[in-house]
Amino acid sequence: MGQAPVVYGQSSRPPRGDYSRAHEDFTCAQDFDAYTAADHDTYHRLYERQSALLPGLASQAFIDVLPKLGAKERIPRFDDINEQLWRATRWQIVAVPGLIPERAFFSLLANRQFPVTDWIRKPEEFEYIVEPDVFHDLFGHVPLLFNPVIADYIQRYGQGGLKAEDLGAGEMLARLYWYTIEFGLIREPAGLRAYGAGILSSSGELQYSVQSPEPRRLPLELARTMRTRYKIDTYQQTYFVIDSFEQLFELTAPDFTHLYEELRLLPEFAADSAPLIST
Ligand code: HBI
Ligand code: FE
Repeated sequence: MGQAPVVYGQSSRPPRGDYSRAHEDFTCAQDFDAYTAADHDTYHRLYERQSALLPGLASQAFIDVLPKLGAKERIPRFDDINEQLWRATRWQIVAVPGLIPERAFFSLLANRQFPVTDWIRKPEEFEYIVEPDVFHDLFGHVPLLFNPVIADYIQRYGQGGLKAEDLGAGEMLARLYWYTIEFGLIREPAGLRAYGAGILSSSGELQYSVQSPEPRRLPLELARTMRTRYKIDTYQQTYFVIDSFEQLFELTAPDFTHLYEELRLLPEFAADSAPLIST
């Protein structure tokens, strides 16, 4: 039973992954033998370059758990990572051929299974790729699954996503994911740091998000964050800042049904809109 490919946004190219090998739930086996020497070399070079950029810019909590990925000279076997991950936070990473439909994505997260695309970008795409590949997912997302608070937040996000889909509020919840797990900033004792996977796996956006005077940096606040649109193919124009991972977890404790009802009556914010002047 194969699956139809999944494409997001105005992607002009067909999706990269081979969805015919995906099961009902869109997971597949990591096709480890398909990796070429060039693939392993691309992963190694991306890992070396990105890990050298982390000090002073990436969350210390991320830097502390990054070594849990194991191998850096080649693409790791997901089974090897899972042995440690299961022991640490009862999460498992599962291979997928690429982006998967929202409901399938939320269901996996709700079951503490994180979908990891198993192909890697071509050498000529070293600088940038729109679709998440194995480097974005492994280097960007997997280390913080070893952090108990983030691990619980992402499961709760998945549970909330299934409810949001039923309430037609998927886009509002997707923004929360985008501005935290993908592009979130955190205030640590040593200063402002990045914890979002989209930033941590990007050579250019890591410094930009933490140090550039250009983007807006607002405190994470559900009513604002869930109404702020985002762009998928440029650096973010707005980042949302938290003071602790616990804050994320507590934020998503209540049921969002009434919040969605209120917010859908209010105007949205453009990705680069100014903060409201507090009256
Ligand atoms: N699929 N494999 C994969 N990885 C993602 O991060 C992902 C996805 N599908 C949908 C999605 N993210 C976002 O739209 C979520 O906000 C739902
Ligand atoms: Fe991602």
